[in-house]
Amino acid sequence: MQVRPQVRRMALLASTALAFGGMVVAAGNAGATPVRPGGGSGVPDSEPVTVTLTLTGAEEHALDGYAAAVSTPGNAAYRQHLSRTQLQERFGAPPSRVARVSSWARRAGFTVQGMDATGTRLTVTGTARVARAAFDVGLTRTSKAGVPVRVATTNPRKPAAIAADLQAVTGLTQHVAKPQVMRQATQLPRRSRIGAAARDGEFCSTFWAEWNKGSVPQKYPAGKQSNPVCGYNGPQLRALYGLGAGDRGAGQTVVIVGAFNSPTALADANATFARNGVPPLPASRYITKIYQPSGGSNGCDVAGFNAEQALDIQAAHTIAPEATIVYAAAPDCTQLEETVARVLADASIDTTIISNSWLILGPEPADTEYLTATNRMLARATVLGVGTYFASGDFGDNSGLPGQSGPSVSFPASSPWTTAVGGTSAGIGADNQLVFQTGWESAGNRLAGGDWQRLEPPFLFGAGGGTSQRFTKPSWQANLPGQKRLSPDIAALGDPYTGFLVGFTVNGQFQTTPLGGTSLATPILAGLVAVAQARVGGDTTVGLLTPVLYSKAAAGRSVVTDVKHVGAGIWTPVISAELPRGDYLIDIDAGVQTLKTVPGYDPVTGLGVPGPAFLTEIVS
Ligand SMILES: [Ca+2]
Repeated sequence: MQVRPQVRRMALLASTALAFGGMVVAAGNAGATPVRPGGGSGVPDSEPVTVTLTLTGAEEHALDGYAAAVSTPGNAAYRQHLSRTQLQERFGAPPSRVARVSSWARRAGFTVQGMDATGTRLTVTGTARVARAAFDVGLTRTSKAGVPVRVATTNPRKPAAIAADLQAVTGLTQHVAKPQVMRQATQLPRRSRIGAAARDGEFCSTFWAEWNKGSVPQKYPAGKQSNPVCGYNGPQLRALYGLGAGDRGAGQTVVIVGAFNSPTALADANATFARNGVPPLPASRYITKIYQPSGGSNGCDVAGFNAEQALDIQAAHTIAPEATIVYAAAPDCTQLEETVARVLADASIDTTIISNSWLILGPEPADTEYLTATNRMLARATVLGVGTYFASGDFGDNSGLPGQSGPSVSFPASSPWTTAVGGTSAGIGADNQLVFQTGWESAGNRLAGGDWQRLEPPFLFGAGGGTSQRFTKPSWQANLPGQKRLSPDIAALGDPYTGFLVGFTVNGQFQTTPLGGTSLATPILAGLVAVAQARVGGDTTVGLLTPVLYSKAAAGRSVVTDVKHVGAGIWTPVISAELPRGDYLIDIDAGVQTLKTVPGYDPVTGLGVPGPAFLTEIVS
């Protein structure tokens, strides 16, 4: 009975977070908190439960090897991606296995809904009572990131007769996905005067250092301190990635997986494009896929997902304006990986690129069933020639998140079968030239006693990265230290203070505002891959990008440009919801956590940003 007030409070914080930026997001999203500690299970016997049984494929033992082979330049099987039918024949579960598991599921009291088109994921439905008995598991109700979720108290026990048939049992425990969109902490009109001195100029800069409040101490050399960027427009963003007039992604499809569906998404996008120097997105090239209708917010951050949808569509279209955009909407924030699976099985979409600006907040989940099921799915995507791109996170090394004491990386970006996208800050000058580019790891200062004093804690927000605790290092990271998977792999623009101007509707009111986060970096990269694939045309698809990136970077090709530390700062009058209005300075790439931007691979930007030869090398 205490569920509702807590959910409401957390939802409120979550939407405040969107309005006021990083620190509040972190404060508003606690880890798992029992809603009814010591109380009943909170999951009635009659509660409907949908379980996904990930079955063992006919040649499951060869799946990882084949996925690596088709992705690795020089391998005889390079780019020998399989069709869905071929995937099903080779790596799908054999009919006898499907029949055995289906028969067991029916005897256990489940209804068998069917097998997906990859031949691996068998969906069954039943009640909590049936699920508890079938898998000898307790089910309890908990709150994660403010969302009430069902959690299995132990790993589900697989009955001996079918244990070898099952890779993973998922759906008993629900995991909450968070959009990684970030907004500046203040929303002043662009033309606001911000100081008595004429030299202080206007609140925000339409290009880097157009305005720089001169009456506050200058911590950085001339040209390296600026007022916040008003939000880069289309030509500025395209210039940052060296796109030419002909780089438009024609004939390609970028699939964006999010949650919920804003009915104004297309109109909002076109209203923004009209003022942002970007050609319109015709309705014929914007497709929404809703595999399951939404049953309501369920405590999820709907406003955040709606902003995410706007950001993803508008960033991907700006980079690849002639590509088709497919927005696949999960019904709530606990079914995004299921929606990726639906996309992979959907023959009506020409899926080669899936952009995922979401993650499971905090460290990689301990739920090995969930990790295995998602990882097996992403390996199958790789075999299909589908490149998946995941945001690395917006909370740096995660150590500042409530309940966390040490650094961690986030999932699914930490899967070896995806490309993890980190974030940068970038100054773009008056002529669209690059003034600087560095890693996005921001710290805050307050003006006190005539000088800048670091806030405590100093960390504001920044790209996620570091060492996986769950996954060993894929072969393409062999030259990097350690034995575990490192995240991210590559980076693109992420800092909301040097963010991208995005328009969306909130409570019936259209607004434009600069947005960032690795949520921005991810659709930028997805759009660039679409442009690259369009350059060569035909059926060439990149698939899993990472082996290509690491091998070409090692060979000295300019497929990536290394990102190094650059000192630069941004003045702002508001830095969080908790602190009064005043004079604040954001140190870009402050490195106040464990993540530092250094020469060579680093855990903020990975190998770096797409380089001069990115568009040609990844498809050559
Ligand atoms: Ca670097």
